[in-house]
Amino acid sequence: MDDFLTRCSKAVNGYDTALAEELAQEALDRGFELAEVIEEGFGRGLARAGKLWEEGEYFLPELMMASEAMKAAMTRLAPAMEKSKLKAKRLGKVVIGTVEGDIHDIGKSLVAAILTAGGFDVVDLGTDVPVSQFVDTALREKADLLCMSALLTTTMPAQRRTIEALRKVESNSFPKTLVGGAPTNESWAAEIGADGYAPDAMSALELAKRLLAA
Ligand code: B1M
Repeated sequence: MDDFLTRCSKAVNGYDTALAEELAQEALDRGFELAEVIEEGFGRGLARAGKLWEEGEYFLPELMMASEAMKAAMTRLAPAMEKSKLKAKRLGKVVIGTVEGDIHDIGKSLVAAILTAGGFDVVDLGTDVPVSQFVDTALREKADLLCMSALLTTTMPAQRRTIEALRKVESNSFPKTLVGGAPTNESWAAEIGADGYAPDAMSALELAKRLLAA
Protein backbone atom coordinates (compact mmCIF):
# COMPACT_ATOMS: atom_id res chain seq x y z
CA MET A 1 0.00 0.00 0.00
CA ASP A 2 2.82 2.42 0.88
CA ASP A 3 4.24 2.00 -2.61
CA PHE A 4 0.85 2.77 -4.17
CA LEU A 5 0.44 5.91 -2.03
CA THR A 6 3.91 7.07 -3.06
CA ARG A 7 2.97 6.62 -6.74
CA CYS A 8 -0.19 8.72 -6.17
CA SER A 9 1.83 11.41 -4.42
CA LYS A 10 4.43 11.50 -7.21
CA ALA A 11 1.77 11.70 -9.93
CA VAL A 12 0.33 14.88 -8.38
CA ASN A 13 3.66 16.37 -7.39
CA GLY A 14 4.89 15.72 -10.95
CA TYR A 15 1.62 17.20 -12.32
CA ASP A 16 0.91 14.09 -14.40
CA THR A 17 -2.88 14.35 -14.73
CA ALA A 18 -3.28 11.21 -16.87
CA LEU A 19 -1.31 9.10 -14.38
CA ALA A 20 -3.23 10.56 -11.42
CA GLU A 21 -6.52 9.54 -13.10
CA GLU A 22 -5.13 6.07 -13.86
CA LEU A 23 -4.07 5.60 -10.24
CA ALA A 24 -7.46 6.83 -8.99
CA GLN A 25 -9.07 4.16 -11.17
CA GLU A 26 -6.62 1.55 -9.86
CA ALA A 27 -7.55 2.52 -6.27
CA LEU A 28 -11.21 1.95 -7.14
CA ASP A 29 -10.52 -1.36 -8.90
CA ARG A 30 -8.44 -2.66 -6.01
CA GLY A 31 -10.96 -1.49 -3.41
CA PHE A 32 -8.52 0.65 -1.46
CA GLU A 33 -9.64 2.90 1.40
CA LEU A 34 -10.34 6.09 -0.55
CA ALA A 35 -9.90 8.50 2.37
CA GLU A 36 -6.37 7.17 2.83
CA VAL A 37 -5.59 7.33 -0.89
CA ILE A 38 -6.74 10.97 -1.01
CA GLU A 39 -5.06 12.15 2.17
CA GLU A 40 -1.85 10.10 2.23
CA GLY A 41 -1.42 9.70 -1.52
CA PHE A 42 -2.66 12.48 -3.80
CA GLY A 43 -2.94 15.05 -0.98
CA ARG A 44 0.63 14.49 0.12
CA GLY A 45 1.82 15.11 -3.46
CA LEU A 46 0.01 18.41 -3.52
CA ALA A 47 1.43 19.46 -0.18
CA ARG A 48 4.90 18.66 -1.58
CA ALA A 49 4.20 20.77 -4.69
CA GLY A 50 3.18 23.63 -2.35
CA LYS A 51 6.45 23.26 -0.47
CA LEU A 52 8.46 23.34 -3.72
CA TRP A 53 6.59 26.51 -4.71
CA GLU A 54 7.48 28.13 -1.41
CA GLU A 55 11.10 27.14 -1.89
CA GLY A 56 11.12 28.67 -5.38
CA GLU A 57 11.66 25.30 -7.12
CA TYR A 58 8.20 25.39 -8.72
CA PHE A 59 6.63 28.35 -10.44
CA LEU A 60 2.94 29.14 -10.35
CA PRO A 61 1.99 27.17 -13.52
CA GLU A 62 3.57 24.00 -12.06
CA LEU A 63 1.68 24.48 -8.83
CA MET A 64 -1.58 25.02 -10.67
CA MET A 65 -0.93 21.92 -12.83
CA ALA A 66 -0.31 19.88 -9.68
CA SER A 67 -3.63 21.05 -8.28
CA GLU A 68 -5.31 20.15 -11.60
CA ALA A 69 -3.85 16.62 -11.36
CA MET A 70 -5.25 16.35 -7.83
CA LYS A 71 -8.66 17.59 -8.97
CA ALA A 72 -8.69 15.08 -11.87
CA ALA A 73 -8.05 12.22 -9.43
CA MET A 74 -10.76 13.52 -7.11
CA THR A 75 -13.24 13.74 -10.00
CA ARG A 76 -12.56 10.08 -10.81
CA LEU A 77 -13.07 9.10 -7.14
CA ALA A 78 -16.14 11.28 -6.51
CA PRO A 79 -18.89 8.87 -7.69
CA ALA A 80 -17.50 6.05 -5.53
CA MET A 81 -17.31 8.38 -2.55
CA GLU A 82 -20.92 9.40 -3.11
CA LYS A 83 -21.89 5.71 -3.18
CA SER A 84 -19.97 4.90 -0.01
CA LYS A 85 -21.65 7.90 1.61
CA LEU A 86 -25.04 6.42 0.74
CA LYS A 87 -24.02 3.09 2.23
CA ALA A 88 -22.52 4.66 5.33
CA LYS A 89 -24.71 5.67 8.20
CA ARG A 90 -25.67 9.32 7.69
CA LEU A 91 -23.71 11.16 10.34
CA GLY A 92 -24.95 14.72 9.93
CA LYS A 93 -24.95 17.77 7.73
CA VAL A 94 -21.88 19.93 7.23
CA VAL A 95 -21.56 23.35 5.62
CA ILE A 96 -18.00 24.12 4.59
CA GLY A 97 -16.13 26.89 2.81
CA THR A 98 -13.00 29.00 2.66
CA VAL A 99 -13.52 32.35 4.38
CA GLU A 100 -13.98 35.77 2.86
CA GLY A 101 -10.96 37.20 1.02
CA ASP A 102 -9.34 33.78 0.68
CA ILE A 103 -9.33 31.76 -2.55
CA HIS A 104 -7.29 28.74 -1.41
CA ASP A 105 -9.54 25.77 -2.10
CA ILE A 106 -7.36 22.66 -2.18
CA GLY A 107 -7.19 21.90 1.54
CA LYS A 108 -10.84 22.84 2.05
CA SER A 109 -11.89 20.56 -0.83
CA LEU A 110 -9.80 17.76 0.64
CA VAL A 111 -11.59 18.15 3.98
CA ALA A 112 -14.97 18.24 2.17
CA ALA A 113 -14.08 15.07 0.24
CA ILE A 114 -12.97 13.19 3.36
CA LEU A 115 -16.08 14.26 5.28
CA THR A 116 -18.25 13.13 2.36
CA ALA A 117 -16.45 9.80 2.11
CA GLY A 118 -16.78 9.45 5.89
CA GLY A 119 -20.59 9.65 5.75
CA PHE A 120 -21.48 13.33 6.17
CA ASP A 121 -23.78 15.30 3.87
CA VAL A 122 -21.59 18.18 2.79
CA VAL A 123 -22.65 21.53 1.35
CA ASP A 124 -19.50 23.10 -0.09
CA LEU A 125 -19.82 26.87 -0.51
CA GLY A 126 -16.47 27.17 -2.28
CA THR A 127 -14.02 29.97 -1.56
CA ASP A 128 -14.20 33.64 -0.58
CA VAL A 129 -17.41 32.95 1.34
CA PRO A 130 -18.94 36.02 3.04
CA VAL A 131 -19.88 35.77 6.72
CA SER A 132 -23.58 36.21 5.88
CA GLN A 133 -23.50 33.31 3.41
CA PHE A 134 -21.96 30.97 5.99
CA VAL A 135 -24.55 31.94 8.58
CA ASP A 136 -27.59 31.94 6.26
CA THR A 137 -26.69 28.60 4.68
CA ALA A 138 -25.89 26.91 7.98
CA LEU A 139 -29.25 27.92 9.43
CA ARG A 140 -31.26 27.22 6.26
CA GLU A 141 -29.69 23.78 5.85
CA LYS A 142 -30.01 23.09 9.59
CA ALA A 143 -26.35 22.17 9.56
CA ASP A 144 -24.91 20.20 12.44
CA LEU A 145 -21.43 21.51 11.75
CA LEU A 146 -20.03 24.66 10.15
CA CYS A 147 -16.46 24.26 8.84
CA MET A 148 -14.30 27.25 7.92
CA SER A 149 -10.95 27.08 6.22
CA ALA A 150 -8.46 29.99 6.20
CA LEU A 151 -5.00 29.84 4.63
CA LEU A 152 -3.91 33.42 5.18
CA THR A 153 -3.14 35.15 8.46
CA THR A 154 -5.08 38.12 7.06
CA THR A 155 -8.25 36.05 6.54
CA MET A 156 -8.24 34.16 9.86
CA PRO A 157 -10.31 36.94 11.55
CA ALA A 158 -13.21 36.08 9.21
CA GLN A 159 -13.54 32.81 11.16
CA ARG A 160 -14.04 34.84 14.34
CA ARG A 161 -16.51 37.22 12.63
CA THR A 162 -18.56 34.27 11.39
CA ILE A 163 -18.79 32.70 14.84
CA GLU A 164 -19.76 36.08 16.32
CA ALA A 165 -22.43 36.57 13.64
CA LEU A 166 -23.79 33.09 14.25
CA ARG A 167 -24.16 33.85 17.97
CA LYS A 168 -26.17 37.00 17.26
CA VAL A 169 -28.86 35.11 15.34
CA GLU A 170 -31.91 33.92 17.20
CA SER A 171 -32.34 30.26 16.45
CA ASN A 172 -33.10 27.02 18.24
CA SER A 173 -30.51 24.98 16.42
CA PHE A 174 -26.94 26.22 16.14
CA PRO A 175 -24.28 24.24 14.33
CA LYS A 176 -21.04 23.37 16.07
CA THR A 177 -18.07 25.18 14.51
CA LEU A 178 -14.80 23.73 13.27
CA VAL A 179 -11.85 25.76 11.99
CA GLY A 180 -8.71 24.78 10.13
CA GLY A 181 -6.09 25.85 7.60
CA ALA A 182 -2.32 26.23 7.86
CA PRO A 183 -2.08 29.42 10.00
CA THR A 184 -4.76 28.33 12.50
CA ASN A 185 -4.26 26.21 15.59
CA GLU A 186 -5.86 24.95 18.77
CA SER A 187 -5.33 28.16 20.74
CA TRP A 188 -6.77 30.29 17.92
CA ALA A 189 -9.86 28.07 17.90
CA ALA A 190 -10.22 28.48 21.68
CA GLU A 191 -9.69 32.25 21.43
CA ILE A 192 -12.49 32.74 18.89
CA GLY A 193 -14.85 30.31 20.59
CA ALA A 194 -14.85 27.61 17.88
CA ASP A 195 -15.89 24.15 19.02
CA GLY A 196 -12.85 22.56 17.42
CA TYR A 197 -9.69 22.81 15.34
CA ALA A 198 -8.28 20.13 13.05
CA PRO A 199 -4.79 20.20 11.50
CA ASP A 200 -5.69 17.95 8.55
CA ALA A 201 -8.60 16.30 6.78
CA MET A 202 -8.49 12.97 8.61
CA SER A 203 -8.43 14.71 12.00
CA ALA A 204 -11.32 16.89 10.80
CA LEU A 205 -13.34 13.72 10.13
CA GLU A 206 -12.51 12.23 13.54
CA LEU A 207 -13.26 15.50 15.31
CA ALA A 208 -16.52 16.02 13.40
CA LYS A 209 -17.67 12.57 14.55
CA ARG A 210 -16.69 13.32 18.16
CA LEU A 211 -18.32 16.77 18.18
CA LEU A 212 -21.60 15.47 16.85
CA ALA A 213 -21.61 12.49 19.17
CA ALA A 214 -21.10 14.78 22.19
CO1 B1M B 1 -1.14 30.90 -1.42
N1 B1M B 1 -0.32 31.31 0.29
N2 B1M B 1 -1.42 32.80 -1.75
N3 B1M B 1 -1.78 30.34 -3.17
N4 B1M B 1 -0.46 29.19 -1.03
C1 B1M B 1 0.06 30.18 1.13
C2 B1M B 1 -1.07 29.81 2.08
C3 B1M B 1 1.34 30.75 1.87
C4 B1M B 1 1.61 30.09 3.24
C5 B1M B 1 2.56 30.65 0.93
C6 B1M B 1 3.80 31.32 1.50
O1 B1M B 1 3.97 32.49 1.33
N5 B1M B 1 4.64 30.61 2.21
C7 B1M B 1 0.99 32.28 1.98
C8 B1M B 1 0.21 32.68 3.23
C9 B1M B 1 1.06 33.43 4.22
C10 B1M B 1 0.24 33.74 5.42
O2 B1M B 1 -0.68 34.50 5.39
N6 B1M B 1 0.60 33.11 6.52
C11 B1M B 1 0.18 32.47 0.70
C12 B1M B 1 -0.03 33.71 0.06
C13 B1M B 1 0.69 34.89 0.70
C14 B1M B 1 -0.83 33.87 -1.08
C15 B1M B 1 -1.14 35.15 -1.85
C16 B1M B 1 -1.42 36.39 -0.98
C17 B1M B 1 0.03 35.36 -2.83
C18 B1M B 1 -0.02 36.65 -3.59
O3 B1M B 1 -0.87 36.84 -4.40
N7 B1M B 1 0.89 37.52 -3.23
C19 B1M B 1 -2.38 34.76 -2.66
C20 B1M B 1 -3.67 35.02 -1.89
C21 B1M B 1 -4.89 34.83 -2.73
C22 B1M B 1 -6.14 34.87 -1.86
O4 B1M B 1 -6.51 33.88 -1.27
N8 B1M B 1 -6.74 36.03 -1.76
C23 B1M B 1 -2.15 33.29 -2.82
C24 B1M B 1 -2.56 32.56 -3.92
C25 B1M B 1 -2.34 31.21 -4.10
C26 B1M B 1 -2.64 30.43 -5.39
C27 B1M B 1 -3.89 30.92 -6.10
C28 B1M B 1 -1.46 30.57 -6.31
C29 B1M B 1 -2.66 28.94 -4.88
C30 B1M B 1 -4.08 28.46 -4.49
C31 B1M B 1 -4.71 27.56 -5.55
C32 B1M B 1 -5.99 26.97 -5.04
O5 B1M B 1 -6.22 26.73 -3.87
N9 B1M B 1 -6.86 26.69 -6.03
C33 B1M B 1 -1.83 29.06 -3.62
C34 B1M B 1 -1.22 27.95 -2.99
C35 B1M B 1 -1.37 26.61 -3.70
C36 B1M B 1 -0.53 28.07 -1.75
C37 B1M B 1 0.31 26.99 -1.02
C38 B1M B 1 1.63 26.86 -1.77
C39 B1M B 1 -0.29 25.62 -0.89
C40 B1M B 1 -1.69 25.59 -0.30
C41 B1M B 1 -2.25 24.21 -0.53
O6 B1M B 1 -3.10 24.02 -1.35
N10 B1M B 1 -1.68 23.23 0.21
C42 B1M B 1 0.48 27.67 0.41
C43 B1M B 1 1.77 27.29 1.11
C44 B1M B 1 1.57 26.03 1.95
O7 B1M B 1 0.56 25.87 2.59
N11 B1M B 1 2.56 25.20 1.95
C45 B1M B 1 0.15 29.07 0.15
C46 B1M B 1 -2.07 21.82 0.09
C47 B1M B 1 -3.32 21.59 0.97
C48 B1M B 1 -3.66 20.11 0.92
O8 B1M B 1 -2.96 21.95 2.31
O9 B1M B 1 -4.47 24.00 2.32
O10 B1M B 1 -2.89 23.55 4.26
P1 B1M B 1 -3.77 23.02 3.17
O11 B1M B 1 -4.90 22.14 3.87
C49 B1M B 1 -4.57 21.17 4.84
C50 B1M B 1 -4.68 21.67 6.29
O12 B1M B 1 -4.39 23.05 6.44
C51 B1M B 1 -6.06 21.28 6.68
O13 B1M B 1 -6.33 20.10 5.94
C52 B1M B 1 -5.59 20.09 4.71
C53 B1M B 1 -4.85 18.75 4.53
O14 B1M B 1 -5.41 17.70 5.07
N12 B1M B 1 -7.18 22.19 6.47
C54 B1M B 1 -8.28 22.09 7.26
C55 B1M B 1 -7.40 23.12 5.56
N13 B1M B 1 -8.60 23.66 5.72
C56 B1M B 1 -9.17 23.05 6.76
C57 B1M B 1 -10.42 23.21 7.36
C58 B1M B 1 -10.72 22.40 8.46
C59 B1M B 1 -9.82 21.46 8.94
C60 B1M B 1 -8.60 21.29 8.34
O15 B1M B 1 -11.89 22.49 9.12
C61 B1M B 1 -12.77 23.51 8.80
